[in-house]
Amino acid sequence: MAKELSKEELLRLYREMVLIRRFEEKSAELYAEGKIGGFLHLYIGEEAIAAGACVALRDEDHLLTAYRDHGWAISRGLDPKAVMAELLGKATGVSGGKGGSMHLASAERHYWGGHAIVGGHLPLATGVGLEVRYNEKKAAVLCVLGEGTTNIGYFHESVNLAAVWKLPVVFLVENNQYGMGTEVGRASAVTNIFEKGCAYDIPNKQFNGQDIFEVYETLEEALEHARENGPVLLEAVTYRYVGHSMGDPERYRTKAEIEEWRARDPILRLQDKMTAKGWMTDELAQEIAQSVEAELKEIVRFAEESPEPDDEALCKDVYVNPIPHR
Ligand SMILES: Cc1ncc(C[n+]2csc(CCOP(=O)(O)OP(=O)(O)O)c2C)c(N)n1
Repeated sequence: MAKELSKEELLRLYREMVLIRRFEEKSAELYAEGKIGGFLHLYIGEEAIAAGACVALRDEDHLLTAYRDHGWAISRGLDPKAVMAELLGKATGVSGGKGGSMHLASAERHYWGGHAIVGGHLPLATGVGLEVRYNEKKAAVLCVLGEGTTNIGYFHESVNLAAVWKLPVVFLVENNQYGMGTEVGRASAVTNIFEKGCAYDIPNKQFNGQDIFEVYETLEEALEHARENGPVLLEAVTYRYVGHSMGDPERYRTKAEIEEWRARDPILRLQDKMTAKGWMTDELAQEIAQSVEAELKEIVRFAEESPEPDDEALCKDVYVNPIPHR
């Protein structure tokens, strides 16, 4: 059963969502300045999903996602300074500066990435689920994917096998309405993505990804079901306010559509609900915003001042058990 989120917990979650948003906006600036290389996919508009789901995740649970992974890293408890350092390719980054934006990971926090190949992490999630079941552990695996990913083979293979073996995996689809520039209905025969769970006879549900309460409660129930009984397919209905990645000209949607979704903003929604309970005021929101700005300054300072990986790092972490040189 999902617990009632306390005032303190909600204030922490509100701040976390503001931090993720500002972190992403700052990353866009640093990208434009040429300080971040490669691709950069932002999570702006989707913050309630990572923040709410990670409250339901236990330390022993596992988390895998795709390339839109900064918010998930922060919510899973990775140090935002080390996340930013990774984006800048610095040695102090969570992956030693060798992974970059799409390859954030932490073995300690059971956060197994950050994956760039669409759907590539789904068989891995099923495999982690098999390890959990095989060794009779009590843990769940949360596998996060986009709605576009449900149209490819990896999705069907992974969900099918997880269902056959009753593996403890929650497949959480973040349906942000577009796969790059392709609107969901142009690529998927089934637009209520959660219904794809029927094909594998597993519990499935659609919910509002802009409402942190719904996210938390749905995930709490689904993760518990997975730990005990087997896989679940969830669909969080959400939206990304910015392009697929940096440099997306966004010709596939209108400004009016974006504004419509901005009116359902997950941070403002939580702020309104907390205000109604008497737990939030404009002054408090202002104070939180200022404290986030101060933290962000420190995050960027740390990342910018960190050293680049040295030459030796090139050969480190390539093999698990390196054969010594003769
Ligand atoms: C195997 C593979 N094919 C194509 C791409 C290019 N690509 C990157 S993201 C993306 C769209 C994925 O959309 P969705 O799963 O809905 O995730 P979202 O970006 O909306 O979070 C595509 C086609 C890729 N990275 N990997």
